[in-house]
Amino acid sequence: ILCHISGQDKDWDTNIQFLPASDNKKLEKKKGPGIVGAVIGVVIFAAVIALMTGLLVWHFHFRNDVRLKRMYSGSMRITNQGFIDAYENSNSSEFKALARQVTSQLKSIYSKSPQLAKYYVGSTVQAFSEGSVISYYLSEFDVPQGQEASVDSAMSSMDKLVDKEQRRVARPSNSLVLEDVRSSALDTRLLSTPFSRYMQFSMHTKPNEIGQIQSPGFPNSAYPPNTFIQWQLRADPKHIIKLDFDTMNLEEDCSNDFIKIYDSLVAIESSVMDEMCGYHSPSQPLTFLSSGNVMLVTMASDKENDYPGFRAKVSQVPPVTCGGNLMGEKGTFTSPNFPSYYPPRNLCQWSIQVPNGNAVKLTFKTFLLSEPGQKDGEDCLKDYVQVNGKKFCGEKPEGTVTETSQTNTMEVVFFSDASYVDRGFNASYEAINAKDPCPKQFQCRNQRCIKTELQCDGWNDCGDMSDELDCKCKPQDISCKNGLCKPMFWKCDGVDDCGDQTDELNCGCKSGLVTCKNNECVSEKHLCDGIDNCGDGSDELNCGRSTGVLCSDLTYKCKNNKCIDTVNPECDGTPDCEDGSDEENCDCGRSLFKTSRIVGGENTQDGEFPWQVSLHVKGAGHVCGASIISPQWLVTAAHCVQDDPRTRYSQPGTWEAYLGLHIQGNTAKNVVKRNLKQVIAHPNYNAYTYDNDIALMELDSPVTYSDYIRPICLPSPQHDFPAGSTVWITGWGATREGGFAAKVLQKAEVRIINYSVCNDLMKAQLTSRMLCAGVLTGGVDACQGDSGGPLSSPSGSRMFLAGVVSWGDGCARRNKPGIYTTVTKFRGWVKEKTGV
Ligand code: 4AZ
Repeated sequence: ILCHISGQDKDWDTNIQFLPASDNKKLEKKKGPGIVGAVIGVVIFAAVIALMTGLLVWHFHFRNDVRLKRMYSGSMRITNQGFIDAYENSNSSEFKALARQVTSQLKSIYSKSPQLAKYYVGSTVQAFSEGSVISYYLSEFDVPQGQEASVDSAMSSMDKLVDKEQRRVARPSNSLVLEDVRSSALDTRLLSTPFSRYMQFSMHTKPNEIGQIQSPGFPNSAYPPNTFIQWQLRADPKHIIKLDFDTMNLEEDCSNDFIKIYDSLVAIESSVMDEMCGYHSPSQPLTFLSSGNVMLVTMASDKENDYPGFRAKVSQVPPVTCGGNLMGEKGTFTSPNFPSYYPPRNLCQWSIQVPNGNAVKLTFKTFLLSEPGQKDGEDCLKDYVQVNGKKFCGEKPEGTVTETSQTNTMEVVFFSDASYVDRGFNASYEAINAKDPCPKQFQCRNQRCIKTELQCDGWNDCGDMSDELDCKCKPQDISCKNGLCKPMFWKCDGVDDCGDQTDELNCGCKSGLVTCKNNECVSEKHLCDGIDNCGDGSDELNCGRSTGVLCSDLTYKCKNNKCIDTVNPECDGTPDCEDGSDEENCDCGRSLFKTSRIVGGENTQDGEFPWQVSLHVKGAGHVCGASIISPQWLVTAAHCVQDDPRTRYSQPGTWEAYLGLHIQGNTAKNVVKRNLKQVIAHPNYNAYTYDNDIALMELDSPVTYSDYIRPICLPSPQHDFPAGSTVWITGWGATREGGFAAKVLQKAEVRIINYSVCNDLMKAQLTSRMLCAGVLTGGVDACQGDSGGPLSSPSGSRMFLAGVVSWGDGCARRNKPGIYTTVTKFRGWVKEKTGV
């Protein structure tokens, strides 16, 4: 039913008939005057070519009838008919008879609209369902290019056309009485993708029985490419459909493969409940409820991919009931089907009443009412919650929506419209003393109550910052210019914690003086004067001298053993060394994607960190991360390869390395699995202090680089990763302390933290071979399972391996950054062992 652009091809064929080859042959066969014949031949040939060119120009520039097929899906209620079982079977004569009536009436409706009549091709009825009878159909139009919008707009006012048609006096007496007309253009992806296969399944659920639908091949093989499938689901009248996914694992990009769920029997976009792709963790419930007794699930796939697909249980349940009277001191209530998706077209109303003399305080723990086309918190014209007449919608962080009533009653309304559903809310109410809503606590502007000691402590505990405004800072705190107070140990850590840089001012030396790397202060006049005034040479760096510089810990040593004063000259695209050696071996640190700057852990794109490796213990799955540094060598953490009584982690035979991996368990075609030949832990690794936490792994055979498998750049021993600079952590480790490992490779943006600030925070447990990175406010960090993986530092257009994930005090805690092995300290050792 869904196919590609039409019309154009036929016209093209007619023009091609002018191709002149056969004419030439006829001319040759005639015995005639040699040269004259040839000249005539050439002239005719030229004329034909000119004619053809003219026709082509005319065709593409002046003919305006390149037509596009446009499909609309629709549904309407036929109120003067009753549903009979035979309507469920599209082969029955009853179905066919009613379908004929529907299509003829549609034709008559479209004929009343000048925009539609011209281009209308035909309609097919897809299904009928109860109530009186609802008809679902597809209508096809052949629309000249550029006219799509006018046809779309005419279709969007179809309901008015129908009304007009219904009011006609001379209506045939046996015509259908129609109402509730809905129609919309089909998802454009369905028309632009040339599917090679279409499949359709129908299921009518039975009471107390659970059916099942799944993608073809599940669970034994990947779902087929270039396929469009739809499942039409029905329940008995006065029941709704419950669709419960136990597996959902599709390609990540919804523009390629996707599942859509409709509250209808045809794909009407105004009835779409949700669109899904990628992976959904089975630990979170994923169930959908319809509003009536029908539901449609569609799935589209494009080119070959190696993803398992989905499986879902289908059952019929009574319609949801919600709302009611809530009494007492406190209680909780949720949106229907919470924590899974609420049904569309739903309205619930709760009346809360607490004992006389009190007020009601309502707090939403979870609040998820997002919907495409509705900005968070604005207008709330689609799905919303209404409390005391005030509407809320969108997605709100935990506990940030709170409302308090003036009296001892409160009215709460929940409304979901016809399209897009979400997980809804979980709310609790309590009786409070209206005069003192936060007894012995601080009341935030958003009406939350927090412990008094959390006020002015530098942390945004209220969620709206109101606990950190108008503060008198304690002597041990930094007083930011903007009125905020921040803990003193955030001073001079390289991060703008105040938001106005106050905490990063006066960190070095007085004005007129510059701060050396060793924190000494020297006069600005001494910069680049050829004398080492700092004592560590840092006043003589970046002076543009490419020869004759005395070598120090801070200068870059070229291959010819001469030193240059440029900071981080490797692979920056400019040869700084006389011998150009700083630009050698630079096929590293680049990926298909530019990494976007978003704070907080989130899914990577496939191929965004192509040096990331997943180290599996054979038969046990992912254990640690690693980084590719050459076709045959990986860098990981020494603590990942220490034997314990059960597993010989130090042995190459224990491990298998997955390169080019994006989703655990999804060995797509970009993934390369390798056994190991060698594991070399650093000889000075200390299992108590985690000092020298670095190891090398040699693959049993080299890999070929691809878009998904590439090395990261190794920094020179002098490479500078300054405090405050942005770096990226990546891995499949736990997404919260003590939590589960991630399925999709995660990334998070963190910053390098000043060494002495960090050493204080970590109770002086750092050695000079460790560096700190994180977000001191907490919430972003590496965690268990990320160990051994890269700390990737952007420099120019490349990423350098700044660190190896090593250890930390828990994960993502306040003031507890992640600790990483400093790779620059091991550059010589890596070279010695691997030659890289
Ligand atoms: C671990 O157990 C681990 N927060 C890795 C990194 C961190 C903590 C623990 C840093 O592998």
